[in-house]
Amino acid sequence: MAKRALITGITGQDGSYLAELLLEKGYEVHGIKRRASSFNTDRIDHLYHDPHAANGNFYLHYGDLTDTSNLTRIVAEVQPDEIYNLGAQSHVAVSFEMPEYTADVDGLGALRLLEAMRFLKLGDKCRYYQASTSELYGLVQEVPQKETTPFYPRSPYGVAKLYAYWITVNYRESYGMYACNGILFNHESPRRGETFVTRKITRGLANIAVGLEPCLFMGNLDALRDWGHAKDYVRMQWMMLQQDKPKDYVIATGVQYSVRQFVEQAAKELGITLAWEGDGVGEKGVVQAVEGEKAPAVNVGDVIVAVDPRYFRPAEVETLLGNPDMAKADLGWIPGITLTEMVAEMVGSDLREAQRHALLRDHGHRVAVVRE
Ligand code: NDP
Ligand code: GDR
Repeated sequence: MAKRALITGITGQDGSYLAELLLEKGYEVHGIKRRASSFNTDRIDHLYHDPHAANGNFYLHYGDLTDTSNLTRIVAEVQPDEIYNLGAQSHVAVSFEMPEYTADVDGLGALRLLEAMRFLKLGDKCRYYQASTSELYGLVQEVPQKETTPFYPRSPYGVAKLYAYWITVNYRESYGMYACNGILFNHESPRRGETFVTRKITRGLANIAVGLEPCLFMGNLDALRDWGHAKDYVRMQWMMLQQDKPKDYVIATGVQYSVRQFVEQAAKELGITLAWEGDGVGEKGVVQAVEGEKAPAVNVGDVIVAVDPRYFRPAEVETLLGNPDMAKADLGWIPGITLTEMVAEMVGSDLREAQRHALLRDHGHRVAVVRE
C-alpha cells in the first residue's frame, strides 16, 4: 500500500516542492490549507486537478495550526505514516509585529500535532518532521553552526521555533516517538514568498529592468546568509524520516554570501554592473554598465538600489553559516544547485513575469506592482 503523508504548510514554498517529491515517490499526499478570501493554492494548483473527480493521490483539507480539534480530526481521518510540519508564520520581520500569533502557530502548532499523534496512539506508526531553522542560532555562538552549537534566537519567530524544536525532542525522549528536527538554513527558489530578501531582489530588479519600478528599497545589506535551493532541502526532509532512528540534522551549503552580493549577482544576470556609493542608510547601488537585452529600461548612472531603514529589524541576525557534515556523512546528502544557478533561475522566472506585465502595460492595461 502507498505510504500516506500529511503536510502542513502545503501551499508554501517548501510544501509545494515536498508534495511534488512525495507524489513522485508514490505517496498518497494530504495537505492542510488555510481558508482565505481568495485562492491561495497557486503553488500547488498543477498537482490538484478536479475536486469532483477521483483525484489521484492528492488531497487538501481546510485547517489551521491554531485549531487543536481540527488538527486532531484531520490526523485521525488521514492516519498518516509521516507528518511534515512545515506550516508557520515564517517571516522573521513580521514576527516582531505579530509575536503572540507567531508563538501560537509556530510554537504551539507543533505541540498540537505531537499531542494529536500521542492522543490517537499513532506514536508507533507515524513519523514526525519539524521544520526547524537556522534562526535558532541567532546571535551565533560558534562558526560554522552545527547540531551541537548553542541556540540564541533573536526574534519572536526564532523563540517560537525554539519551543517547537525542544517539544519535538521532548516527545521523542518521553514517548519514544519517531520525531525529528531539520535545522534548515535559508533556502530559496522561484516559488519563494515575494517579501523574503532573495525573491524581493530578483523580482524587484526584474521589474526595474523593464521599467515597472524605478528603485529597489532594501534593509541591511551586510547580513550574511548560507543560501541553498528549496528543491535540494525538501529532499532532506524526506530522507530524515527514512532513517532507522530519528535524529536532528543541520542542512546548509557551508557557503556564505552577503545580501549585497546577492543583489550584485542578480543584477549581473540582467547584464547590469552595479557600484555602491555611500554607506549605512545613505547607501545606493548605481548602474555602471548595462549589456544585452535583458534590462531595456536601465541606464548608466541610474540609482536602482537604496537603503530604507523601515526594513531594519529590532534585533538582527547578522551572520549564519551552517556545517552540514553530519547530514552528508549519515544521509549521503549533497546539495545539487549552486547559488549562481539558483539566482539565474529566480531572475529568469521573475523577468518573464515582469515582461508579461510590461506587455500588458504597453497595450494600455493598468498594471499594479504590489510591494511590501
Ligand atoms: P512559507 O512562508 O512559504 O509557507 C508557510 C506555509 O505555512 C504556507 O502554506 C502558509 O499558508 C502556512 N501557514 C501559515 N500560517 C498557518 C496557520 N496558522 N495554520 C496553518 N498553516 C499556516 O514558508 P517556507 O515554505 O519557506 O518554509 C516552510 C517551513 O520551514 C516554515 O515552517 C519555515 O518557518 C521553515 N523554514 C524555512 C526556511 C526557508 O529558508 N525557507 C528555513 C528554515 C525553516 P498560506 O499559504 O495560506 O499563507
Ligand atoms: P530570514 O530571511 O530572516 O533569514 O528568514 P529574509 O530573506 O527575510 O532575510 C534575510 C536577511 O536579509 C536582510 N534584509 C532583508 N530582508 C527582507 N525580508 N527584506 C529586505 O528588504 C531586506 N534587506 C535586508 C534581513 O534583515 C536578514 O538579515 C528566513 C525565513 O524563511 C525563515 O522562516 C527561516 O527560518 C530562515 O530564513 C532560515
